[in-house]
Amino acid sequence: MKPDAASLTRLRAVVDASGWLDDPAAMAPYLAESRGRLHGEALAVARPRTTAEVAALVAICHEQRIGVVPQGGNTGRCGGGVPAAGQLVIALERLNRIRAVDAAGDTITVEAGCILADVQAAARAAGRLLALSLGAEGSCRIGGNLATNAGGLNVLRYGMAREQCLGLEVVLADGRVWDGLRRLRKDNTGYDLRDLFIGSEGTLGLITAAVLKLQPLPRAQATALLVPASLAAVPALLARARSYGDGGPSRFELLPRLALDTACRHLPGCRAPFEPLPQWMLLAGFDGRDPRVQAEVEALLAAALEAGEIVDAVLAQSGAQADALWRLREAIVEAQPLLGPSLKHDLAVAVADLPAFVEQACAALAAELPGVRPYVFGHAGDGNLHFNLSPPPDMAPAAFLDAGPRLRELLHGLVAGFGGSFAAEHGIGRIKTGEMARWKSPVELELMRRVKAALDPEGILNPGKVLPPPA
Ligand code: FAD
Ligand code: 2HG
Ligand code: ZN
Repeated sequence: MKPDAASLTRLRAVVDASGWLDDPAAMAPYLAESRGRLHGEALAVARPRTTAEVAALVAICHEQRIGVVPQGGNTGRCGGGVPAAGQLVIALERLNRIRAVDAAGDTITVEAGCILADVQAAARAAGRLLALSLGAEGSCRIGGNLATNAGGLNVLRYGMAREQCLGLEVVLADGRVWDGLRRLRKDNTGYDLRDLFIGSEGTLGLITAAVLKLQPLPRAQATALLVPASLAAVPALLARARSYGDGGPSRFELLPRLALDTACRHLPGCRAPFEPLPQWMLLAGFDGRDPRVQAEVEALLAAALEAGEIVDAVLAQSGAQADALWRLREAIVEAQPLLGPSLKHDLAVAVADLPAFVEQACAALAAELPGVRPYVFGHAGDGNLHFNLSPPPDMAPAAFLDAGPRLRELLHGLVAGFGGSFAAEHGIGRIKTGEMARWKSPVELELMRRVKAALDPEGILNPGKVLPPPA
């Protein structure tokens, strides 16, 4: 239903003149997404500055049954922020105040539109660490991080976005505001509403502010790039690493030869750490309160070599060397498009199953599409691999993309056989609703639909995202 002119006038009146965009050129950045695959349409883009403005916009949309699509930094990988014709994008980018920093209580209270890197910097300025960290941290926003329950690099030690959130302020589907902005570490007063909104990708409410947990700033850090004897050695190596340093590695990332080779050939600031490059490498980062963390990691390398779990390693001797190693990890995502279109899969299995899963998946993919290039990297310490695929060198991009559904079915079938996840950290958005219908049990889907119906009975919040249409 197209909203009438009076409703549009009321919506427009909620925000200031620069807070309302309906010109196609001005709206364009809000209609595209980070992978560049989907292009949306929208009624308009509203850019409120306060929670009250968000609430007023949503109340009108509720009354007029206008679909609402919240947006943060628009870095999401699943098209969750892509609007459809007739829907209103509510971009939270101007709701970006840091409301309070409580260094002694280890919390920071921020609005949803704060850029993650800015919140990290504010925490650092107060001598604390906000542990959430991901490649998009210079542009993704806290509301988006919580709405997707983002993972990233530090999950092994500090948990996902959910584990780093104590409280939320949320605009509900009818425009009321739920003030759950608590700083409590303990609060067993009934069902956990906060955890319902986290990871709901804008389908249950609009997050307008959050209380996040802070940590002590590590006094020292150590970074090592390891060459495992084989993938099969990785679970034992991780188990060993966890008893070194101060609480084991915070980051434990898998880097494949194909990715590093591509990055080092083409991208600035990337130098190959080994010659020739091994097939697999692991980049491990340790945070320590103890300045001896470097010595601890040296001892770990010696023990892992002795046990035959690794065959080579580089231990960064300075902050600059550590940065150069982490630059390689970051460059992986940037480098993949140089090999042609990417088919991305965000998978998780138990860490113990990781070697068998990768081996079986690579064999099955090679049989299905000879020459396909698995570009597998990511958060090995969490069992979460970005099982991306690049085309055989001589394959036309369109033909490769046409093979996408077949290859996805193969990988998701295999991951299901391992009891794993087809959406480990990026969420469902628009592009994986079919996978929800395919792989989630009817009981789980029904419970989710009931939650959705309870919190958004008119279905105005991010329509068409997360849940598949009923069969
Ligand atoms: P958006 O893309 O704007 O939105 C994402 C979803 O959340 C949409 O469904 C949107 O409707 C909803 N939403 C946004 N804001 C709100 C709000 N305030 N209230 C309710 N719903 C809202 N993700 C990881 O998990 N780990 C990684 O390591 C990682 N690395 C990345 C690296 C790169 C280079 C890129 C481009 C992306 C990466 N991502 C990663 C994906 C992405 O950055 C995360 O999903 C991030 O949390 C999204 O934040 P955003 O502000 O950009 O959200
Ligand atoms: C990462 O871990 C991100 O770098 C992005 O989650 C993964 O884009 C991707 O494939
Ligand atoms: Zn990731």
